[in-house]
Amino acid sequence: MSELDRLVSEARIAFEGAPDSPSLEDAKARFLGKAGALTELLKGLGALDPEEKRTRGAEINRAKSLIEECLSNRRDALAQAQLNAKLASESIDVTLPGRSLGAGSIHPVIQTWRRIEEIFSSIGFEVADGPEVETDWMNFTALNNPENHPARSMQDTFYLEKTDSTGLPLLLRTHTSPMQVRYAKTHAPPIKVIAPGRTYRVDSDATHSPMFHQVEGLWLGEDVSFADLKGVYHDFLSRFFEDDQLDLRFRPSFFPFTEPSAEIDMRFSSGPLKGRWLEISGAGQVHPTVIRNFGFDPEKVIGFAFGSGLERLTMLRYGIGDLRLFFENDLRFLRQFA
Ligand code: 2U9
Repeated sequence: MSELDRLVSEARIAFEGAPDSPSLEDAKARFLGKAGALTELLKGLGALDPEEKRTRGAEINRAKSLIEECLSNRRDALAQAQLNAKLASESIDVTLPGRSLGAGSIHPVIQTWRRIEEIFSSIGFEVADGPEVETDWMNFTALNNPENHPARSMQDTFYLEKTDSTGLPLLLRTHTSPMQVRYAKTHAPPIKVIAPGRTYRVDSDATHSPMFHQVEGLWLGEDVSFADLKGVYHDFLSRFFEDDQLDLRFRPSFFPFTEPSAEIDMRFSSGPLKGRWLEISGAGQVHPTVIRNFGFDPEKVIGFAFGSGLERLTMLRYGIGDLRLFFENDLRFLRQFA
């Protein structure tokens, strides 16, 4: 074996024995580096005559190419091995089930909303839906609350810059009554409808929020009386609170849209609130002016209306002390109603 063949063979053995890149680069330096074996041989060419130089030079270059090829093969093999090890350590099982987002749950106020819809639907009430941005007429005037009437100040709201066809600014509805006005103007009596939804007022403390939810109800017909209101409301509250022994009382009150008007109080027959009178709703016989605004004759069409806050009903049902909990979106609170 020639000296050059031995050198190539030594280099191949050294490269293949290098366990990693740094030792491979060390081995490379021994053969191809500035003071490496091959470089030393090339330096010796200068002493040869031209013919010998050409022959010897070609032999040395061939050996150099072979050594470089061995080096390149080993570099590729080490890189591949490194990649394989990395892939093995980072392997993912694509057959594993994905991470789920969690099912979420219905907000307690919306649970109350749905529960009320179920109870009233079961006794023949329709459910009305309508816009949250309203005209002055729908929200106030149609409900016997004329412009500049002092009763309007109890329901201050948010006004839009945009105006309606009469030039009055549009507003965020302060109650869901306008939905019932819209319903009554497009349906003939008997009318039995509830209107649950979001409402707005300029109010903010532990028991008031600028946005809150209401349910209102309206039953109009030939002879729908205050006695019917008492029956319907007792049935509704006993089913809502699951207490068929609860007591109701009606205290005289004032609303522009009902006459006579009443505040409804209730008293649980058991549980932590047992025996305490709690204000729960307002109600009354619909005012003749309101009936006229629907296009009906108040001598022929009468009936009752009521209104209640969904947050208040939810707080009493679950014993929640602060209204703001409903709007903070704290999962520790919301999970209790999942
Ligand atoms: C029409 C005519 C009359 C709805 C009524 C109340 C009394 C009432 C409050 C309860 C708590 C609002 O959320 S709250 O602050 N509501 O006291 N609401 S009578 O009367 C109507 C509704 C529609 C056409």
